[in-house]
Amino acid sequence: MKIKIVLLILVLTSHYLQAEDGHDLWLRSKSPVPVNIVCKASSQTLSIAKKELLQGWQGFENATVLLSLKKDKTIKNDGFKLTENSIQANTELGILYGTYELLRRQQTGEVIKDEVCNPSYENRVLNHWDNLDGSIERGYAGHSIFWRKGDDAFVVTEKDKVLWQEYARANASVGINGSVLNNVNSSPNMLKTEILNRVKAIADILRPYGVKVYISAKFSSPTVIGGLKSSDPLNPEVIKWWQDKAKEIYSLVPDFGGFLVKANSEGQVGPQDYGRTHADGANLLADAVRPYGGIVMWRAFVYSTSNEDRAKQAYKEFLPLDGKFHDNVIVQVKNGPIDFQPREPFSPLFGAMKKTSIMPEVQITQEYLGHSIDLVYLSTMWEEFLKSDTYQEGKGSTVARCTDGSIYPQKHTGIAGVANVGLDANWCGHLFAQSNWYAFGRLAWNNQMSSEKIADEWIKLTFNQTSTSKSISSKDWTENFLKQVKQMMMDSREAAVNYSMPLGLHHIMSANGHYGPGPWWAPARMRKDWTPPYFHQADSLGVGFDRTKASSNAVSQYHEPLASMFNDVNTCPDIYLLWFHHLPWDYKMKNGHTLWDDICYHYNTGLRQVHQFQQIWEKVQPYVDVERFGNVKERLSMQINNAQLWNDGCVLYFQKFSKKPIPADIDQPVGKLEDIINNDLKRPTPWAKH
Ligand code: GCV
Repeated sequence: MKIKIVLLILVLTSHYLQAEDGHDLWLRSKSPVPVNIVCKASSQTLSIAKKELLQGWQGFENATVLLSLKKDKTIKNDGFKLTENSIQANTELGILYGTYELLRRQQTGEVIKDEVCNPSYENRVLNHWDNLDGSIERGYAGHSIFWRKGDDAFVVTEKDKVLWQEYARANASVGINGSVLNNVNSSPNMLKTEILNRVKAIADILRPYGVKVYISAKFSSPTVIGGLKSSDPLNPEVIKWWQDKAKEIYSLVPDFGGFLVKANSEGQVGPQDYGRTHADGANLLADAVRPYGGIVMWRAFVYSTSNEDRAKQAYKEFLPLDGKFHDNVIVQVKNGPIDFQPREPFSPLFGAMKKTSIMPEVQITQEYLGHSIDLVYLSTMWEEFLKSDTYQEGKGSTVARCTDGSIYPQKHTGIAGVANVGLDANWCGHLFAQSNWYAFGRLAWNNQMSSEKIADEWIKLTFNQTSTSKSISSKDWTENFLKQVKQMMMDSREAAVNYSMPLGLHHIMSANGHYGPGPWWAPARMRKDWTPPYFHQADSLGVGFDRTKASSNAVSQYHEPLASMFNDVNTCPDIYLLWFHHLPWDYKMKNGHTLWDDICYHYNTGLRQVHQFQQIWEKVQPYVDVERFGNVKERLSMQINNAQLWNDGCVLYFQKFSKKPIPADIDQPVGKLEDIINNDLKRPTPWAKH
């Protein structure tokens, strides 16, 4: 009997020891090789660097590694100079970033040559859309790691501290140096003292890792919590209120990063409510944080009251304000002119605002790309965006170069990513969603990196050869795991575009949670530019939004040769075809298909691609531990349902207008349009519990 109990305990503990919930992200512990660290200076940040090296060294045994804080003109900001056995930097943070880079190269087998690595952007910031009650707007991985409701809402527990430290470490390991702690749809309570005390507690944990905290500020706070009659940015009482608030915040958090603001957008009050401009509003807050070195990130995601094409609104609002923002304001612009769709052309504001600091905002959380259910590696989308040529200062004026200070003398540079992190054990819900957090950091550090290299690194760091008990040769692992999984990641965003919004279609998702199709959704009293029919414009003649010179003329917001290229249906790239053109169903595509057939083929291709991902994942089972294999397998089967629903819903819905048969050589829809529409509004999002 005793033996049986001992055996049972052994089985249970060994299972427990092997349990792999994904919490360790890309930072898995290694059996370290002994190493000596030489560093004359000391600080909390440097201690972290030393600890990381001691815990993770994979270089020569008993090597001596020199960490030196020495000024060097070739090293910018928190950049560093690397050799096999030394890291030199201007700042302590530079040493920490160099440490992570050195360890990463050792672990991924990348050659370590003498090299200077400087960050592309000064501010590499996560935007958390976390609410003070712990819920997360567009969050799909559990509740907030920062906020909760209940009796212990303001108690800082040991568990909180451990989690915040792990979070800070993950960010620092990829170079992220800022965190906006709350939703842009901000609660005014965020600026109350009891909350600011918690902000201080978070900042104290994040600081040694170089992650500054920021707050999303509600523009109407002086009225809502300050008791003032107005929040007019030019009112002296309002100016004083913000100055006093900034003073209070900096007394708690001396290195507070500053404010992020969503104003005059989706119901948020802003300067326009007082007859003032976005520049007046941004400058008010910028002046309040200026004495302490803070910045204001002012969002360009705005809605105008006119009926102007939605895609044109931000440009029309902000371009006339170029040069009017104070120099500690950065205007934060979403990658595309609409709203984080699976594919958009870049926002025409990039490169066009030449006298204003501009920072791109991308969405890491997968609001329109399958939540944390669908496997979609977003780096390829961001790479496409960053490499887009705006032509604003001649050929080669890419979005990356227009925003990182290479072309315009921006006082500040930055890039923001809407975070996908929550309390789920693996942080991001889907194991592969971790790769998007990782990729954001890597691209923010180096906006020229290729998505393929980033995927390669992430796979090697996340699934090492020891992630199963079986002994697998390196060649086997590379051929049958690394290459297969990398290809799946590289294809995954295009697959999502294919099965949801191909050929430039956009904003045709289900209104219920933005997961699945909803091209039919158009309640009578809803703002037209919130409804899918406004965006796809399908009718008996054809489909697509006409943004040519003959119609909304959004093409004119782009610099030549783009304006003419997008305007002419013969030169407009297929990927943006229905973004810029309304075309007949039997329009002849470059590949010889009719437009209608090509739409059907794209949806079907997307569906088939997800089936392929499922097959790939089944094949790699021997290379992955049980838990993480299961996490992905479960979600891939949901993704297939989603792709099928998109295929059936969109093809059948558009067929009502095209009145044409679905090509016979592809899979025919399995659902009925009526049922799909009826289920749509009733359909809870699969993660409704969040
Ligand atoms: C935080 C979209 C999202 C909103 C989000 C908004 C924004 O509209 O659906 O949830 O609000 O963008 O970026 O402000």
